[in-house]
Amino acid sequence: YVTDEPIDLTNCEKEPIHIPGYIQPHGVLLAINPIDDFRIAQCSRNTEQLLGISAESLLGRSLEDLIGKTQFELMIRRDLQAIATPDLQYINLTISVANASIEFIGILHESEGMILLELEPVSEDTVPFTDDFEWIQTFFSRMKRTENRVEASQVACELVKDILGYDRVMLYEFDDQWNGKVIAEAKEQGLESFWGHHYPASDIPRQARELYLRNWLRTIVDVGYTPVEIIPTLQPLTGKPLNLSLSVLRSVSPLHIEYLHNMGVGATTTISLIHDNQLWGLITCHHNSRKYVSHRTRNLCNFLGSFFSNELYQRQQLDDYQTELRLRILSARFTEIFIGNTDVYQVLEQLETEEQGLLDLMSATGAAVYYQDNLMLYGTTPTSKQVMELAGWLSAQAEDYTYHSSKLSAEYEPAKAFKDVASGVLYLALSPGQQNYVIWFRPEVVEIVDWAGNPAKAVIREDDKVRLSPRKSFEKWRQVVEGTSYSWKSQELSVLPQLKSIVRKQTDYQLRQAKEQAI
Ligand code: BLA
Repeated sequence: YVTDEPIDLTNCEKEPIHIPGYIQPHGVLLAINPIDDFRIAQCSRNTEQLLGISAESLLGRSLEDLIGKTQFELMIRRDLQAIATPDLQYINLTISVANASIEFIGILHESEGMILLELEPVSEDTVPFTDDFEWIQTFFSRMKRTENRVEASQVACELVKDILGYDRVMLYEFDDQWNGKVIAEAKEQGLESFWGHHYPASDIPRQARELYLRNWLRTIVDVGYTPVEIIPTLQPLTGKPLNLSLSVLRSVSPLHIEYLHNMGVGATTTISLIHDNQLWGLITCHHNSRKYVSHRTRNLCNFLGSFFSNELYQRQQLDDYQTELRLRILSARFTEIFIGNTDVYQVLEQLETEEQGLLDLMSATGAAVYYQDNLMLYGTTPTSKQVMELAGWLSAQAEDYTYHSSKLSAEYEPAKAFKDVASGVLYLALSPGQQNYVIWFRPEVVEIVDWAGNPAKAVIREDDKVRLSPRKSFEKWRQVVEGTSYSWKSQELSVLPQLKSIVRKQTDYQLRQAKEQAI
């Protein structure tokens, strides 16, 4: 990758992977112009090997010439009607090549006005057609019996491995920064495990993730392949390079090929896991040598992938719903203590008995409540003096009565002294002047992150030049993250508005008191 721009990992995002101008060599690509009598306007250079006609002599000929009148009419009638839909259509075609009849699978889609027909020679399928239904049945019934997300992910990897026969199948989940982690893995014995390994976001750059939202499954049949050029370079309708976003033969980024070489991988298939139009993970399959998977089997896995995406999404929804319900009940009880009692001592007494609920509400190990000149500490907290000083700082940081952090010592220097009990804080003012408040505390959780290789090693120096290249080593590289707590989840933060009704109540109370004093 050579560029004049300053080199850093954002350069990865600039490679236009949807218009590489090349395909992988295990099939042939034809770009057909529907408004020019279905003539072949562009094709890949390997037509001689697979169709027995040179690319130059194929260009300008009509598709009918190549596949014969009967198949052409069938295709026009049935498949071309449907190609406006996002699903790839396919058709079995017999083409006579050097006097022999060769069977192809033709995969069709529309690209910026052109019809792309990709032909792959039909090969012996490793999965017989009759087994498809059984696979689906097995998948559904095994999935139903799993207890949680992680178990379901494991079952998905095992089944995809059984169907496709790759050496290694992983479930790769993105975090909110697009770093990824292998959360389940099925592999051949003797291979080193990648389970639990973290990978930096730049391993799968933004434009690739965007593409994988549209195109749910892709295969690299042979990492050592020689790319085949598409000629001519520009498509006639747009005057631009042919857009291969949905092509099944698209040649992949040379940077990614280098990455796979460095990893020692010979072939891959990846299946997108999507919900709500968000890519949340990938099922990634590795094989140590070349591996072709037929279109039909790819379709089966594509279907299972989308089923699995939904299944996990629904499980997550159910878990979230139950957590939310629990939090609402707890926060209602806590609110009631302040709103239902005017007497300070009653409030303090009830807080004492509800101590566990107060901590559970925010999954905290400690809490401090300051109410009408009384400071109460529950569970494990910093000292009273430390809490009072911290509260002063927190009230200055607070916006709309609240503030939270899961790396307190990075933002508030004195917290270094008590980071073991309070690396996480959640502050809520209980009165408009912020003299009353509650602070929840979470302890430090030293996080050990196992990266596959040092993530900073992508920009390398070679012969005095700086070059961008995927990491050479994927050996475990251990990062220790200190001074952080588990982060405050959006569900926990979502009950804060409900708790803020205490502030309103306090405001009313103070106004009433002021009025009474005035009388
Ligand atoms: C693409 N990178 C990918 C893909 C994966 C990964 C799964 C999708 C393509 C495929 O199916 O193989 C990364 N593969 C992984 C990871 C695991 C795995 C994390 O198996 C973990 C187990 N990559 C880099 C750097 C750059 C880069 C530094 O490491 C850029 C400078 C680029 N990766 C890159 C690009 C693509 C890619 C451009 C898109 C390839 C394409 O579809 O053309």
